[in-house]
Amino acid sequence: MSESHSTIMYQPEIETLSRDEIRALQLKKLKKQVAWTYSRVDWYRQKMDEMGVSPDDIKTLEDVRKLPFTDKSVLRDTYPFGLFGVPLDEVVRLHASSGTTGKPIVVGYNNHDLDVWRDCIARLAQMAGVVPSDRVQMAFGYGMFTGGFGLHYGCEHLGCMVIPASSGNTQRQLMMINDYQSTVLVATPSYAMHICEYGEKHGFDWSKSSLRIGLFGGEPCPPALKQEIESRMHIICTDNYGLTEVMGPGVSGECLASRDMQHIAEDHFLWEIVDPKTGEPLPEGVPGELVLTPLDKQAFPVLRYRTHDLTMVTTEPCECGRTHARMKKVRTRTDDMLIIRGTNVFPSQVEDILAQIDGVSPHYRIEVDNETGLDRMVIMVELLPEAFSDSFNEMDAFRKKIAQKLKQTMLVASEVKLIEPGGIERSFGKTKHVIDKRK
Ligand code: DLL
Repeated sequence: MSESHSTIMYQPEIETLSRDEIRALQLKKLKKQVAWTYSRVDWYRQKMDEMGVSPDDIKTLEDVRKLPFTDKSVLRDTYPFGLFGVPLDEVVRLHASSGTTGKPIVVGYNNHDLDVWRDCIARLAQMAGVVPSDRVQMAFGYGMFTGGFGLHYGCEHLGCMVIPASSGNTQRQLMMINDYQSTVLVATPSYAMHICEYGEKHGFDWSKSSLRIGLFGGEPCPPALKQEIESRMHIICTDNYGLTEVMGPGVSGECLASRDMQHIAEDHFLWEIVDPKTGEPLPEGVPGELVLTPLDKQAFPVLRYRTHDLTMVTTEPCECGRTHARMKKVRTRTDDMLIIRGTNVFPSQVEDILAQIDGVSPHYRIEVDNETGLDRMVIMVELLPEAFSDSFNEMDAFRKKIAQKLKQTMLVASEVKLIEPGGIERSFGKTKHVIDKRK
């Protein structure tokens, strides 16, 4: 294990199990979890009966494939408590995720679930180098979003001083960092970037600040954005993944050895990668859709949840010494592909192309409409101050250059609008990069 990558492990006895031990533990838990779910949740019992599969059919980990998938639509159809696996009297917390249409999806936790959740968070915090003496400023929103309370209780459990700032009021965030000498900032990467820029604009010297670590998550964190925050705020940042339906944050976390991958908490989650179109399993190392089965959930025990997140997973050893499989960071979802005049466009492609152009900031927005009958894609690109000029000719030439680069890769023309530094609205939580106004 390399010195610089070794952080204290929160549960070394679990985080360094051999691959065989992990599989054995997962199988034991999977059998129990399927029996629990079958006996307590009508929807799963009916579905499994229809498919002719019973909990006794789970004899190997691969037998998970005999079970039904769960999609967001099932959660909507059973709204609000139809998939709960314990009497509501036993539920001690609700969270929800809003989504884009209709009712939110609601999930519940009993005390057992909250204990598991706290451990998963404490683990990812220690992976990033957080220790009990740290002061953790929570700039995730509190409320139905799992980010705020999830990270709060996990870091508190580790013994940190947790400062529940919540998101927004950026001036006050700076005051808190300064006065309380916060050492860890928890935020979405886009809000962290905003805090960074706001501080710079108001004379905050990040090189002298007490902050040393950023714990990010909740949205994709492109490598260029992470590097920018790390160098401008003088901190080390890790990007952590999760989703409400299976728990919230804590599903996987970045260690300091493999910076574009995240260790999945495999003692609590069984992962599969499937072909997003057919649902057929794909071999290790091949990119596809992540499907998760929580192995320790009592109040909300979903089976084979289709995350719609695209990634690949490897069980190759990691330099940090942890043996849990690693997933590549999620940049794209199966449902965020835009079809523009018949051509597939992923927002992450736009992001990657813009990141390679000098003078362009990490802030952009894609607007799509079809008011004229044809799809029109407008890409708003915010410039860095040094690239901004009063000369119309210079700006127009730069705009054309960006449009050409985008077209070369995406194979579809877009209109580029250059925006002055600071001109694209900043988010306190997850940033919405795409506005699709098509009817
Ligand atoms: O965002 C849970 C979370 C909160 C994770 C805070 C980490 C930190 P939801 O609101 O249900 O839950 O959104 C889940 O957000 O399916 C991904 O598409 C995306 N997502 C979450 N974390 C990451 C990440 C929380 N680190 C959905 N990288 C997921 C990329 C992420 N995408």
